[in-house]
Amino acid sequence: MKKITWALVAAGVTCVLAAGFAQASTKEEVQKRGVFKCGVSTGLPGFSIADEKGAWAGIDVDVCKAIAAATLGDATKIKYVPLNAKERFTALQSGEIDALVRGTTWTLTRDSSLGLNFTGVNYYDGQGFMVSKKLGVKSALELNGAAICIQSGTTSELNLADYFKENNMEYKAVVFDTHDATAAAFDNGRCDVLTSDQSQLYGLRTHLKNPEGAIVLPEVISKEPLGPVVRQGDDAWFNIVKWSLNAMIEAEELGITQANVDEMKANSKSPSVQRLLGLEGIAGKGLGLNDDWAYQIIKQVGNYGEIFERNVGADSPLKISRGLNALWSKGGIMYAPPAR
Ligand SMILES: N[C@@H](CCC(=O)N[C@@H](CS)C(=O)NCC(=O)O)C(=O)O
Repeated sequence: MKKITWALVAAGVTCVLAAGFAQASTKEEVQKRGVFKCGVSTGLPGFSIADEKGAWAGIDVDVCKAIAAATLGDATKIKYVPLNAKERFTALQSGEIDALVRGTTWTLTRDSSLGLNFTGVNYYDGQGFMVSKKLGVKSALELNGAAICIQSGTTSELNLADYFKENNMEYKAVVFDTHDATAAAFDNGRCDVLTSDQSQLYGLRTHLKNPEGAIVLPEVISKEPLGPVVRQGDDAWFNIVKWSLNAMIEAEELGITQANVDEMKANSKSPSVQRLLGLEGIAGKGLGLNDDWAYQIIKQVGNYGEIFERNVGADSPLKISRGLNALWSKGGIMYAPPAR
């Protein structure tokens, strides 16, 4: 018995060590492979969803593309790995994916005890409730005793418990593993309420059999800063993923768009623009990338404002306003450290 236990421990240690070495060079691995493996959702409108032809789109997908553009010079060199909430962290820990960009909330526990690091925030969200109009409620505080559809392995599950406890209310959780199953259950009347990140509720409502039959309640019960995640212990890769997003935010602030990036590169006299586009300063040296890494992101994917509007904002069916996700200089909290 003891012998077996020791053998298992030894095997465990070997695995940990092997994983540790593999982690030390995700950038090299991605470049050698020529493909970046990005963990996304199983299908979440506006964030990561595949069309009939298998082409992925969304604000998370565009972050995947930015990372591929920076690292490989080609935003199309990506293998998308769809993951539900429960699978996502194991997939990253085990090396099945190189980064996770999947509507994932940055929390203390996830950032510290899972061996993972959050690299920033690409969408500031908060948890909300969608209810069937039949219930006749106007506030979440009227939901005592409700049956609530929810996805397992999410912060939504934890916040829901806190909110009901704090307000001395009870509920019956109806739990599912995927977004589709959760949404279908609400649509089929298996629960009176669906709770998730608020960004999802409006999109989801448009897909119901009868969108008019549901409303989104005004309460936002949590902070859900959603961002890309990498494994701990690989600082070079952590920096690349972090700055791939920062470059898009900085580009928006500098007024560099997908359409004008070539013109800006040729003619702009702004030192900040020249630095971000790799003509001046540290360029790609600090990240170990080509000097045009940020240029490639903007040229192939766009700036942050562009990816927001295209996927979840005015130019999308979701029509979400910028709100917290506006630049810090425009009343929001989107802020990138200086690219210098
Ligand atoms: N942001 C929360 C919730 C994330 C989450 O999984 N939300 C559901 C919304 S219903 C989802 O994205 N499902 C898509 C899927 O499982 O593929 C978290 O990080 O725990």
